[in-house]
Amino acid sequence: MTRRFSTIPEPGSAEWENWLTVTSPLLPDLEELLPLLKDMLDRRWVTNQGPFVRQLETELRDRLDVGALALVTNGTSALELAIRSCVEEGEVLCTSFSFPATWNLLVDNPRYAPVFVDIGDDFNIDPAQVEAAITPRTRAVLAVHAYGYPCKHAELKRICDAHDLALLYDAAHCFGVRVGGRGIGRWGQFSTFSFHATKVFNTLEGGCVTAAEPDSLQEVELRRNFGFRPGETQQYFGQNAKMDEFRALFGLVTLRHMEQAQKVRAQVSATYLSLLSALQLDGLWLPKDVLGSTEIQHNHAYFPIRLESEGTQIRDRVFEELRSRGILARRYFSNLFNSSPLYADLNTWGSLPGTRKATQEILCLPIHHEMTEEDCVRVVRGIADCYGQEMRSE
Ligand code: T4K
Repeated sequence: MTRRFSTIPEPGSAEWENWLTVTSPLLPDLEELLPLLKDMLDRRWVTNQGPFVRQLETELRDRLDVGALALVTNGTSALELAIRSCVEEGEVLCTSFSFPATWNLLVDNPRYAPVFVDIGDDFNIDPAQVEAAITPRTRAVLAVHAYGYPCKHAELKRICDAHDLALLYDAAHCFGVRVGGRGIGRWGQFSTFSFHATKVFNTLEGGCVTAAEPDSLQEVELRRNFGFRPGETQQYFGQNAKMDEFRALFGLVTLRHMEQAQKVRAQVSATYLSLLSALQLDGLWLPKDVLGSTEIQHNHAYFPIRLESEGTQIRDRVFEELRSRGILARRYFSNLFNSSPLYADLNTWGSLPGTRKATQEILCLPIHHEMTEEDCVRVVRGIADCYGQEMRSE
């Protein structure tokens, strides 16, 4: 007999423990944190590019396989610093199949104008449509690797080089993703990562800007500290985007657990793929290409599925059914853009059929480092029941 759940409980309550959420933060044990916390307190140096921040920058540079890396307070600041440091003004081509952090600065800052371009079947900006959207006012392309699935970099680079455009990547979902053995954060002028609690690697809140070449982040580094050059006058209009020592030491400890956490995530992906493929449901899209690719080393940050239909009916039915079973899947990035009056003037929904369809059909299933095979079976059974299909193992 399937247990039914009603209202979503308070996080941390006893009842919350029975819910399966889309993600769960990777957290270190208190005992592991204490010696580093004591170091920080003894040192009485708690922010402004302290030793833990510098150590984490070095460790992450190696782990992400990039030439330069600057830690910042969150992925949103990372984006703002990257854009401000390489695009003076003008039109920036991007997608609306993302989180508002991607385009907020472009909409809100009069220097910039976002031009929304459609996505392809891979959820990412479509290079052919990028080329078609270029005007004399275009200055940059800001491409999102949605779910950590790599954009078509070679084509985007060719187009940007030919038109003298900056190429930036929102790599918020990409911690640890490699293509052809190299870190994805090497692509474009700059890439930006998020280390929010909901991400594969987290510092509670946090993020970074990366680049391929060493010493190529000097402007970003100054802008994250109000634009000050130490000991000299202010050089840029900056912001306060500095990471503090507590979050850096938290990150250093969390990094020790990444490999094990990634193994569990990969296992969850494999279990979902096998159980869902066995259902042989008409109109169910699974991320087989990325997960089966030998070229892409993926991080299993998300497990998106598409439930093909006219409109949102099937996806929403599955979403509600899972919710009634205590499973909180998420419709990332469902309709964030088109549901807000803030974007009324920019509403290009009609001219972005790929974006609209993905928005209506997408569902991200729970995936994290604490999940078991039993959890995956629970999710897939909910989906199978929606379609009136029996699971093979039953
Ligand atoms: N670019 C892209 C493409 C992005 O997706 C994002 C952020 C950014 C840029 C900006 O990066 P940041 O400035 O955030 O570093 C989340 C995150 O807040 C956001 O970081 C993320 N993307 C976005 C896709 O998702 P919500 O509203 O879905 O989070 P929330 O609070 O509903 O949490 C989801 C689940 O995670 C909960 O049901 C349970 C679990 N959880 C969450 C938190 C915060 C926990 O177990 N513990 C926690 O502390 O936004």
